[in-house]
Amino acid sequence: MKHFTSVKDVKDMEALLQTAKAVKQSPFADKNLASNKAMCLIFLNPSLRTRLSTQRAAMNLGLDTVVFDMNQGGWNLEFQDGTVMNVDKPEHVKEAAAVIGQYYDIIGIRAFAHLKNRTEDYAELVIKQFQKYAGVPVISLESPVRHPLQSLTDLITIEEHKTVEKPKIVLSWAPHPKALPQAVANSFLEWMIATGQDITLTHPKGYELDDTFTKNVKVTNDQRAAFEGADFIYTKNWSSYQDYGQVLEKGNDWMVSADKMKLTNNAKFMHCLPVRRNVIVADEVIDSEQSIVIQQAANRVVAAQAVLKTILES
Ligand code: SN0
Repeated sequence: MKHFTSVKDVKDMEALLQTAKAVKQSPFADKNLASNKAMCLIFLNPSLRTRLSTQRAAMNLGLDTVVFDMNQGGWNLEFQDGTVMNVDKPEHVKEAAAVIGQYYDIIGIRAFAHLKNRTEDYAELVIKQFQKYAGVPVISLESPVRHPLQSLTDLITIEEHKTVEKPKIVLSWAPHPKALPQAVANSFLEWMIATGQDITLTHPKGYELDDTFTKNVKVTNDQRAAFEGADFIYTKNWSSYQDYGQVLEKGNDWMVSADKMKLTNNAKFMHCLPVRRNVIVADEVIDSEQSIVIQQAANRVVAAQAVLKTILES
């Protein structure tokens, strides 16, 4: 594996999951794997789990890490090729990525969707330009379209917590006061489909995702029907893809409540975090025994470490 930006970069899923298991069992077994190597994590947006878990994963492999909040102290980069740079952007990604690639052996980058222009967001220009110009492996720390470190974490967590061979997994839209990207939802579906899971998607009308991510996914607008017999309830808000970046639904009809959880097969509750309590999910659900959000977040280190180890050994 060279880059890690989507499920398609994973050459051998079975091997990656085995690596994750091994990493979880003995996190310090490869303490010297990356000696004299270093990674730069570039953030254009806030982060808690991605930043800290990827740093911790690197630490466990002896990989030195620098975090660069590019919006605070870095130049405002131009990402489009061929532009006349006579306005506000002093540096082109062509030089910036190439230079960072001289200093570091791996680059991680987070660039959220702006939710204004769908074509621009879905082109994933920031991460693609880094891949093109850095000359070193590039890891997505969430692009406008995908969040693969989260999705690998989710897969590992489901594998650990499932009690039947093929659990019923439900991805449910939930309300949110702000417009959020579709990245976590897209990516979750992409990983579930790639690994042959039984996956149902439920959302109100108007929240259909890009159909490249919903092939072979069961889709319903009836949240209660989706919850029936579910083994995992994965909740996430996203803004409209059709009516790009818009928040269409008001009210808390779609919040995950204890009442809805009763329809499930004692399902585990999952969310990537950060989560708005009593908007996305009721306190009594996230604070219940069924909630595995902390165990899930703990696996962010495992996923990042498995990915870094695989890249370093490639
Ligand atoms: C991001 C998202 O893509 O939805 C990151 C999730 C891992 N989430 C948010 O931006 C939440 C912000 C908020 O105001 O609740």
